[in-house]
Amino acid sequence: MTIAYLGLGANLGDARQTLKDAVVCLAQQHTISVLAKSSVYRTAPIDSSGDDYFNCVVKLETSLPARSLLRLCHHIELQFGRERPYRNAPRTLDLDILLYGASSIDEADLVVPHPRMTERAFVLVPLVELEPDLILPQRGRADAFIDEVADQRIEKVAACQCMVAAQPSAADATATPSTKTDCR
Ligand code: A4P
Ligand code: MG
Repeated sequence: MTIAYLGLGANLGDARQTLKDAVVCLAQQHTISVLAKSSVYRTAPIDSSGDDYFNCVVKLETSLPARSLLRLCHHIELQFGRERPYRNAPRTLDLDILLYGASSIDEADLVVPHPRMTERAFVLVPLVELEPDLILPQRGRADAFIDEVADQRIEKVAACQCMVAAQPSAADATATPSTKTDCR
C-alpha cells in the first residue's frame, strides 16, 4: 500500500459540488482509502482562464501502482465531463497526482512529484494544511515554498474534514471492479 496525495481542481459547472462528489467517488474505489481531505479553497486561475477555481487536496492509501492510479484519475475526470480543448483550459474536474509515496517518476505521461506543485498556492496551501511537516522528495519542506506563492489569491471556503476516513461500504465491497469506478 502506498500513501499518495491528489490535487483536485475545477472551474466549470458547479465546481465546488464537483469536488465533494469527486472525493466521494474516490472513497468508493475498492483500491483506495481516503485518509484525509483538506478544506476547499477558492483560487485565482494561474496560467489559465475562466472563473475562479475551487481546489482541494486528498490524502489516500492505495494498492494501485502509480500508472494505474493515473488511469483511474483520468477515468473519473471523464465521468465528470472533463474535456481538453487546449492546455490549461477551464475544466469540470482535474485530478493530479502530487505525490506517490517517496517515488520520483519521470515518464512521458507521468511526472511525480507533480512538476509545478511548488509554484502553486492552490496546491501548497491545502497540502500543508493536511501535512504541516511534509517533506517533498528531493525538494525539502513543502511549507518552505509558500512564501514564494504569496501573491496568488487563495481563500478558504469550507472547513477541513481531516482524518475523517471514508471507507468503502459493504455494498461497494461486493461490486465488480468495472462498476466501482463509475460514480456518476
Ligand atoms: N501528467 C503527468 N504527470 C502527471 C501527474 N503527476 N498527475 C500528464 C496527473 N497527470 C500527469 O494533464 C496533462 C497531462 O499530464 C496528462 O496527459 C497526464 O498524463 P491534464 O489533466 O490533461 O491537464 P492539467 O492537469 O491541466 O495539466 P498540468 O500540466 O498538470 O497543469 P497544471 O500545471 O497542473 O495546471 N489555477 C487554479 N487556480 N487552480 C487549478 O487547479 N490548474 C491548472 C493546471 C492551471 N491553473 C490552475 C489550476
Ligand atoms: Mg491533470
